[in-house]
Amino acid sequence: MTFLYKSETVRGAIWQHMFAEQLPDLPFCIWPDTGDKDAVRYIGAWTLPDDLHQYTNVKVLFSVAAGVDQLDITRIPEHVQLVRMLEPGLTAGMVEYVTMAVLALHRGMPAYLHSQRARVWQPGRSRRPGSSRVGVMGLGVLGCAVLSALAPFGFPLRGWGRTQRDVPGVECFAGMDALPDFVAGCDVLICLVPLTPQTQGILNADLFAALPAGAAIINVGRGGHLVGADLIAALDGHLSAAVLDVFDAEPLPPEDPLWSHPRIWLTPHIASTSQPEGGAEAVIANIHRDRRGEKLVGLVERHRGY
Ligand code: NDP
Ligand code: OXD
Repeated sequence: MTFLYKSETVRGAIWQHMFAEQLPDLPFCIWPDTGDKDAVRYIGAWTLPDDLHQYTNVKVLFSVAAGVDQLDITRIPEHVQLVRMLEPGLTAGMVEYVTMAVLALHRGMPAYLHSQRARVWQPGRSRRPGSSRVGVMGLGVLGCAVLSALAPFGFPLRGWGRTQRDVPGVECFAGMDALPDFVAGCDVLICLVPLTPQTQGILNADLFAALPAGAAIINVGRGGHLVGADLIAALDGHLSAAVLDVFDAEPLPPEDPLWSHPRIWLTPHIASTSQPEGGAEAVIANIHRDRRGEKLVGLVERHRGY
């Protein structure tokens, strides 16, 4: 019985070391050195091996990421359990990034950066501290952590999910029908839903039209959420700025107009990632649960896609 790791190599070396210490009876292979494919019991991966069907004894597939859309669930046999990454360092990283982006948007930093490059001294309208209304799409692990980090700034907070949630200090909305009402009260809108058929292209012209004048968006979900051409049209209209971390094609092709739009700040999918040690701890703890016959933590519900 072996563990097959298929992702970034530096993290792989750390996982291998920790597995050797904490699960010495479980040989650890780093892809493409798969060893005997029939012996692979667990796979930890960002994307699936093309020949997944050849690993006939896989029981659990661990995503090295919080999101699982990049794994193409339709190719994973029904009997294989799919587990997403739940790791405190990943949550902390997302909280840092989104807090940074919300504060930057609240204080008008994209416009000041633009002015600096043009050597223009142009103080903008100053906003009352804590006055921007901030909304989070996705009231899951990351969305709720972000909301609680933003609360001390005094921003009026709202959140939107698939099912109705009760988050203290946050006005909560649920379901597609409530989406326009939810976004109508967001000066800063953060996308932190998983990418599923229901959320594909959700950041589109209709949603932008429902945002208040001067609103800004932060997309840290997945590139597939955003319709880029609609965003550019909205930024040339009533939206003020966008902070984008994720893109349909990654790396973002050099010719993509998102690169050069003066109201867009973009980063190369670095908002957050699981820390190597914390990620290994989470997977090792789940393997121990599996061996004890217990339910795994972070199981993906296939019918929901997350
Ligand atoms: P969770 O599964 O914990 O939470 C997902 C939330 O989204 C839930 O509140 C869920 O609703 C809601 N949701 C799902 N589908 C819909 C829908 N159709 N309509 C409305 N709400 C919906 O996920 P996480 O918080 O851990 O992660 C969210 C995403 O963040 C990941 O899937 C990934 O894409 C992205 N991510 C990006 C990173 C980056 O570096 N840019 C890093 C890490 C994650 P309900 O509460 O009703 O279930
Ligand atoms: C994740 C990511 O989903 O890295 O964890 O994007």
